Amino acid sequence: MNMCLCLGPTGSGKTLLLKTLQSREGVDTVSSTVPTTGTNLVTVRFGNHKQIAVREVGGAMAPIWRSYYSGIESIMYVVDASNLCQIAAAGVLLYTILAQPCLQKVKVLLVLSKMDASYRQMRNEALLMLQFAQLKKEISQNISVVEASAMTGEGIDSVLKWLQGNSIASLKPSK
Ligand SMILES: Nc1nc2c(ncn2[C@@H]2O[C@H](COP(=O)(O)OP(=O)(O)OP(=O)(O)O)[C@@H](O)[C@H]2O)c(=O)[nH]1
Ligand SMILES: [Mg+2]
Repeated sequence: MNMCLCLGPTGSGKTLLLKTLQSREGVDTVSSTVPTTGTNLVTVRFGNHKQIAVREVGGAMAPIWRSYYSGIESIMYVVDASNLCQIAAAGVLLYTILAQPCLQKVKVLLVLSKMDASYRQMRNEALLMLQFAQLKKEISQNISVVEASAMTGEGIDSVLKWLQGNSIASLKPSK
């Protein structure tokens, strides 16, 4: 089975996003999640009997994320777009991941999460603070961006589409 790795700073919304991907409706977004200590493996099933395993490694585990890189085909990197303080650091972390020699062939999805909680115009600030334009130039991987919310369901279809291997229209950061 294909394996996707889900990484990102602690509290960025990985666990709730995976829950939403796993069961598209009926996700309990009221009771809160707890920080993932260790990893959290979910299987996302598609209508056509295809499935993909997605492994979240908690943000608290960032120092040892690299021990999960082998055999990975894609990486979903979740950044909380409503938390501008965390974003710059998240960008540096992403850069470190994508510079790994063993990850040069992976497909990457940058998920700007909690889009319900942030102001619309924060998307550009988020990409700016991530130094996204620069990052895109320097990495060899194919990177797509999606704005998502586990609360409203925004962007969930795009993430599923990406997981199934279909390309999604990548958003261009505006000046
Ligand atoms: N408003 C809003 N809150 C969200 C969303 N996704 C997650 N949250 C909240 O953000 C907090 C952290 O979410 P988690 O999914 O546990 O974050 P995580 O990335 O798994 O964190 P670690 O496991 O510590 O790495 C929780 O209180 C969630 O309810 C979202 O789309 N919108
Ligand atoms: Mg988690």
